[in-house]
Amino acid sequence: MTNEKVTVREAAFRIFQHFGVDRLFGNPGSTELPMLKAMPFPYVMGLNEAVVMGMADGYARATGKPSLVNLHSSAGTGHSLGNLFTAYKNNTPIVVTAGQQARSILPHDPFLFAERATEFPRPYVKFSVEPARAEDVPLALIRAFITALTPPMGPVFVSIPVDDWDRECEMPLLPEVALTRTPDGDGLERIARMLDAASRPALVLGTGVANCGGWEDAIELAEKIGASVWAAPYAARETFPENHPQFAGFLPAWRDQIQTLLDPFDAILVAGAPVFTYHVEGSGPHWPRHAQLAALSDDPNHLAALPGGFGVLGDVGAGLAIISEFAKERAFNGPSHQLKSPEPAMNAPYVLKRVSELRPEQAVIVEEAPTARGPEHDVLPITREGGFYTCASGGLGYSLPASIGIALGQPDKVIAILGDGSAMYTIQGLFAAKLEAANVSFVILNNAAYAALTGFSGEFGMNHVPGCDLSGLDFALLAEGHGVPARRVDTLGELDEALEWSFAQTGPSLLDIRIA
Ligand SMILES: Cc1ncc(C[n+]2csc(CCOP(=O)(O)OP(=O)(O)O)c2C)c(N)n1
Repeated sequence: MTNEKVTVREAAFRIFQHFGVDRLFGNPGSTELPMLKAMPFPYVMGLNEAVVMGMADGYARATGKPSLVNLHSSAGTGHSLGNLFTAYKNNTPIVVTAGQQARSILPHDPFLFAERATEFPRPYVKFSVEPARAEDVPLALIRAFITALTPPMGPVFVSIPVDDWDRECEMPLLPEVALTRTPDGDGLERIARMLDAASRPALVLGTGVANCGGWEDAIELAEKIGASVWAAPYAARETFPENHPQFAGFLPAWRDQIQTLLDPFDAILVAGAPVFTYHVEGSGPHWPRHAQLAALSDDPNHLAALPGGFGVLGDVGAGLAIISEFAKERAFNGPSHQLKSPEPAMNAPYVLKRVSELRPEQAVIVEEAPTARGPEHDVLPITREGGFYTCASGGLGYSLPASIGIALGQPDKVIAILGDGSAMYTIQGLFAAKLEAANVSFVILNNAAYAALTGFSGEFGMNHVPGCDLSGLDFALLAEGHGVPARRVDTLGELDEALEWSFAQTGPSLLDIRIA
């Protein structure tokens, strides 16, 4: 401690700045107001805590810094939980603070208080605390930031009673901690020997590669050892340049199909992903029996759940770079991922093809359009670091607000490709897009349905799914009602001009594209 006496508020503001916070994402209530007094940085307001959490997540992922969130006691925390779960699965460092009633009236079950506040966001936070005394709040916040930033990163939760902010405390010393864990050298050498001994090696790259800043390291290793590169099932970030001749494609979350696609390979290195993420039941081995498998991840859970093989814990980018030094050079001679050229039609493949061709060169794609994900892989290659974001959880309602946070966190145009159903979970995020002048083109692929569920129903032998007809929603009207300029696109003749118009805007715009 420093012996310097300050208010809890002053100490908190210094801690926020120490950890690189430059804005607060929130939705205010009475129990949070004293936190906001003389706040030294901007407040980004979301008209629902799901929006707040999604924006904060996108901002942290785009900037590489922890985001700070403030929620309204229990009810606000409750609204945020879907996207808090996503932040946990995304490994996004977010310090969530929530208001709590004054300590002196807690025994009387006061209005708007949070009973068992710290249990509510569990298990989707790495750390959850309501400090025992007001003067303990600063140390709790420091611990929260360091825990959030320690790999595997994730959200943390601090419940702060409303009367704490003006209390006096001692200003703590502010620690600086190096949190990257270099993987064990012997383990990496063993992986290099496995790759050297193979005749056809493959890399399977997941979200953890981007989370560790490993884009260039992955390219260097793949090129040196002549490996085919697959994107792991449901990777939530860009993994590898999708126009690179060594890019083989996207593994589905189906066990049998993974076995088939990996069958030509005799050594498989899975980096920054579980082995594997599945969506439905499957049978047989998790990878072809004739192949050796190793995993490299900064997430101990990926290694704890490893169904055989060999695993190494630690920073994925650093690990790939060291394996590259150890491994032997070899020429690549595998097949390449083939992009498709769909015929003109008002459907997802063709619309995404036009997005691909008309997008600004450095545009960042944010996606949440379940039945368009496959077509997107076929026609809209991601070729830059920081070029792709979606949620790792499968929980809808993330990408609309996340795209706003991403636009605030980096300079390039963001194109949010959203299903009509997905967009409706957090549509009021458009109000924040307008307020923040976020440079986002919201491209709604409006098929008037929850098409993924009708498509998926065959897995369960069903031919009818209730509740999947979304006809009647008008996104151009919804956007205009939030102050965001919008156009509706019904025909092929209108498509290119509408995309060009939207991509030329510097603030938010929306296209309601009616597809089959
Ligand atoms: C929070 C949440 N609720 C429900 C689901 C189940 N779900 C998966 S896909 C889907 C339909 C999404 O519809 P839309 O965005 O229009 O895309 P489409 O399926 O039509 O391509 C739903 C409801 C989910 N994944 N997340």
